[in-house]
Amino acid sequence: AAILFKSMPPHPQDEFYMQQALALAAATTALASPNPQVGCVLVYNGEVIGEGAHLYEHRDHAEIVALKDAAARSHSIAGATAYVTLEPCSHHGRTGPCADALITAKVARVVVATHDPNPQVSGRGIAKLRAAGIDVTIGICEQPARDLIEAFAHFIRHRTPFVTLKAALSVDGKLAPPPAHRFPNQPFWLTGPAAREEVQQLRHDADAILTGIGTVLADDPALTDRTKLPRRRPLLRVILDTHLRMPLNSQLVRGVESDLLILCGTTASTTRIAALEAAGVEVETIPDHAGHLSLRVALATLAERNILSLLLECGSHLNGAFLAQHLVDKAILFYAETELGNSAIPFAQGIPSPFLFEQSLRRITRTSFGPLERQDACVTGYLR
Ligand code: AOF
Ligand code: ZN
Repeated sequence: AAILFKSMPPHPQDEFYMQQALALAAATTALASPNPQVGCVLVYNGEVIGEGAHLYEHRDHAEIVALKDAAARSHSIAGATAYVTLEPCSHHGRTGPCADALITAKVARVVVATHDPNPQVSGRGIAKLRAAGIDVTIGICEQPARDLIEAFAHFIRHRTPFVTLKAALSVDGKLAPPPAHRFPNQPFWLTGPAAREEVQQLRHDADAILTGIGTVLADDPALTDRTKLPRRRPLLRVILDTHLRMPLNSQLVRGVESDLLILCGTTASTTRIAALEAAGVEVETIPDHAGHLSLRVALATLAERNILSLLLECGSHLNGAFLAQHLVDKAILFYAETELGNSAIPFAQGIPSPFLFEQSLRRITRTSFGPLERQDACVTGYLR
């Protein structure tokens, strides 16, 4: 259990510096996973003397990066205040404990946005600092700090990916026109460029993206992160394909760069597995029941690969199945102004309408994308 002491009262400037630490952390999207995004700012007499953020590749935690930065600027650290977006760690992992490093550097005060949900830390970092006589304040900018590490916090507690369901819908809550009204092998765009850019950002934020073979056959999607922003590891593209119907000439297979994983059922043909593997695709067999792959096993498989955050860009079937099995943590629904009518494909099988579904969401936020003439609405909320 966490050892919780009363937090020291905040100072008037705390939010200002914590915002800077948060900005440093936010800039490390796709560069910190499977660790959390963390930022740190060192302040002495109202002057920023060091700053840093954690990059998984560089091993050093944010506090160490900031301490080294202050040392490189040949600034003495004793008596400074450290603003950290996450509780300094107390454990020996790939690096030594940051709490110890702050104590050794003789920092006078540490301001923390939120506790480390890692059971190996979980209050012990704070306790260590206090035992050394350091003044500790917790909870400055807590909500944005927690939002930034929501996938990490979920993964470290449940050992399963944080699942975000994204859907682009018509104004009447439909996913796509009926198949007879569509051109085959072509995506159907409902939302405008600004909303689609936001979807690219969602892909950039994720460790993996998942869809079903039905969507692949209907749309021939690429499912790539086209933001051009750096990422430590490629976005893993995951396809659920029980009978291994994936065409070798699909965009997915043609664009493979050790980033395509197909999960198939136990009856999939071994010659098809071999053909896909020869094309550079990774194929893994998982249990299936009545032609449906076990979604829980699929998520467990991804967890073993250190996938902390998974973005679902699926059709009606999988949206319905993931929701019915309570495997979705967050939903992001875009609504275009187009109407598709009653014969169009529903948002999720088994759910009468997304508007009804929205009523089960918590902490809802509403935004919009695009110019006034063509605005797409966006509803974000959390399940459970
Ligand atoms: C911090 N500052 O910047 C980060 C922390 O394997 P390691 O040594 O990198 O440790 C990873 C754990 O450290 C991670 O699960 C989380 O609890 C904490 N992350 N802690 O003090 C940081 N990134
Ligand atoms: Zn640390």
